Amino acid sequence: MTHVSPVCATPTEIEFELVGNLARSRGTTVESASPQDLYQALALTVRDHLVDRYIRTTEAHYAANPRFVYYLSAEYLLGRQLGQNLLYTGTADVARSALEALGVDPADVAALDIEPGLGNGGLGRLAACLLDALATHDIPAVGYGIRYDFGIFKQAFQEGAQHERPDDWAYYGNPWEFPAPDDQQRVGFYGSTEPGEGGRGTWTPGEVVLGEPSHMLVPGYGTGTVNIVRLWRARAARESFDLSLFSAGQYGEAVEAIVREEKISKVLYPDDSTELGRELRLKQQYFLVACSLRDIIRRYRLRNDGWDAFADKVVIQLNDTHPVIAIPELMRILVDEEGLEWSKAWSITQRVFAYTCHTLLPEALETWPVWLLRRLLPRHLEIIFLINHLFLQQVERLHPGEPERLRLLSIIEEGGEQRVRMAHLAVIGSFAVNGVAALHSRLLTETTLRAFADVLPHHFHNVTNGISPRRFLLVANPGLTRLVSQRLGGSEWLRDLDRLAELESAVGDPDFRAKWQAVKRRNRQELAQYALTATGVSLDPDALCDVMIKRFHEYKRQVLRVLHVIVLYHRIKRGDLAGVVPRSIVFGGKAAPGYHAAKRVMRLANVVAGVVNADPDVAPYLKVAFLPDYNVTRAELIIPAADLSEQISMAGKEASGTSNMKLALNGALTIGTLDGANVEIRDRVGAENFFLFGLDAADAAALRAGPYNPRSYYEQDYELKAAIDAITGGPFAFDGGDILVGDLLGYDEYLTLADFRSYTDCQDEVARVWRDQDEWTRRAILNVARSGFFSSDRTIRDYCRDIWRAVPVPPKEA
Ligand code: 26Q
Repeated sequence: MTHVSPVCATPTEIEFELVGNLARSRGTTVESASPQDLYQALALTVRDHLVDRYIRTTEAHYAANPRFVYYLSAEYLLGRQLGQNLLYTGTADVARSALEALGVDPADVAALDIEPGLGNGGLGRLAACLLDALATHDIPAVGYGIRYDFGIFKQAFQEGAQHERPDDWAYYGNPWEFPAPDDQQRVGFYGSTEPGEGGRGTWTPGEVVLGEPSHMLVPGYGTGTVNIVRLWRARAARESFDLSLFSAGQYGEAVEAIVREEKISKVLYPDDSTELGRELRLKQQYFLVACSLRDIIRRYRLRNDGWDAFADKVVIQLNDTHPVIAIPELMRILVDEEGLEWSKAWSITQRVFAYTCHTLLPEALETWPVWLLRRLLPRHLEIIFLINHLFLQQVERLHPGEPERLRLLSIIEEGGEQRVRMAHLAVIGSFAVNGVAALHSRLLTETTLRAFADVLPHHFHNVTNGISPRRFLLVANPGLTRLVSQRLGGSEWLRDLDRLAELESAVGDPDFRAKWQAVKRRNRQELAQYALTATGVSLDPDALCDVMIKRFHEYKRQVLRVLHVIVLYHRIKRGDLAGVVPRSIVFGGKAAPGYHAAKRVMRLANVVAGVVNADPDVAPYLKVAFLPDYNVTRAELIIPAADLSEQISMAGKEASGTSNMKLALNGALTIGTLDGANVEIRDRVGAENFFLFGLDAADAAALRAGPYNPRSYYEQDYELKAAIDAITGGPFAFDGGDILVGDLLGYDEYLTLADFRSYTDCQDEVARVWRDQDEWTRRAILNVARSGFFSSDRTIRDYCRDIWRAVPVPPKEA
């Protein structure tokens, strides 16, 4: 790996380039430039510093003709680009000086940077962290995705309830994007098929839409590699312009087809299990897949002939089931269009795809009605049926006379409406399947995908998720980054996070601990300042900053967090202060718009925040800030300030979690269950530095399986009873509160009441340790020192070694 020294410009040079870009791309001067002009021109200036590297990267790739990793994902949460790219090109300081020399406040320009919110949550941010690590380690890779015009909705609260607004993130243009209209692809939908010989068929689509790509640069840190993420946008094909209608003056009717076709990339679907089965969503998935596969084949053909080398030069990672229609699409291309034998095509296909599963919840496994596929993608459905038939035949030969086994394995779900199980198609059509944390991968083979683990045992892997230390330390937490760099000597550790282990020797150093505490306090101050302007809540920068940031979902149990806040409130009100330390409770997260149960919890959190924050009796001890519109930008502000990381899902439900890693690496201690990657965090940081509570996955499953009576916990625990009663009749009553309480006392699907006492007692232990600031800081430092494993660089190493067989191709130095 080459280490590129990033400093490559002086303030005067940057100033010169900036003024030039203002003139050439915005047609204006410094004196008359608007803030938007300045932002766009600065972005172009920084971008120019990456383009040389990008060109050298493509040259190195062309020369080496290496194996490429193609990451297919319906979602990317890349975060803001300006700060990152300034740091990766080493132009941050010079750009600041240049702006100041021009009389411009750098903060005003930075505030205009866009966040492409092209994802929902963990899965989308993981894709961005993996791309960052791929580039940082010089792995030839391209990310493929959809360029939604509207990203994840913007969240606001009205009387505590979530309101959604559209996110037109590129309204003023996206300066980080390079359009490539010459690489357009044609994508068919609907239509009819005709059978041919040997499994072949001919598909005549009834509608053709164009996919137009643009790409954003994905720079590596400390290396010359710049990869790309290629995003597709739908454009109506010329033939969609209905000339007869047009000449008849029926302009409205004439453009209807265009509007319908361009709708495909209009909006990101917010994750919502109740809204599945929507045709447009399936169209998006196929659109992404058809465009990307065509592009992958085009790229392959630049340096290779025939199909024999395809599976050596190409590996395609499927980010969950969303792009799994790629499997029958590649079969269709190889068999129908390229004329390969079915068995040859199948062998190529199975060697090309690998699939990452991100869930354990059976209800979250994607299925599509057979009738819908038949209508939208008739040829793909035929291919899926044939894949299924041949696979089940093979199983039948190995395990004759076991119809139940066949039923469990089949791609087609029978009984009622026939549906296609995309996860089954993914497992059958790929050479590797991985879960995203050790526990998750084990449970996948024991429960959710058990039937497949029996017949394809060598398919299954674990690749524990990781996060980009560049994004979540260097960009988000400059204070801590500086402190660590001082101690370790230089910033090389940002590419080799195991080196954080060297911090262990610093825990005993009072001077280092004091500096650590000062960094944390400064970060809490900055968060407090933001919280005040965003919500009017004033947080005490010396209070324990207690953070829960993630999508609102019942299994994640934000309601457990709120119940404990009510307990604290009650204790403070009655003067029972023995276990109370001043705390700032911080929430961030969105709920899918149609997910009413999650929205009730959100409402409750806001109601509790309102009462608590208005009560002068509790003000010295407790504040609750629910920061609206949680996104990557907000994460970068909240995470560095956090002291306590809430990872309290019902054990066995969270596949991995990644905020747990981000928070641990920023020096927060975790309070958590043995779920997802919490297990591995605890193994590494040491049980004594982790606040563990609650049922484990086996206990939880056993309790769920037997008769479970949540009401008995309520009746036997006066603090729990008081907290719940305060929602039905007391100060925290709200419209919907009765339903929420009814759910808890009636079913309590996620065992919140069963874990309540253990959680509350564990929080008392948190408070006890917090009182000893030296001890707390010691534990925080150890958490960071021992969390190097959770770098996405390690994740990429695991993928490269166990799944991708990909090796670095560093570009030549400039
Ligand atoms: C599916 C169909 C229709 C519309 C939307 C969706 C959809 C969209 C997004 C379904 C799921 C998602 C996102 C899932 C997700 O973010 N999962 C999380 O992935 C993280 C990265 O592996 C894990 O850390 C989390 O545990 C997991 O919940």
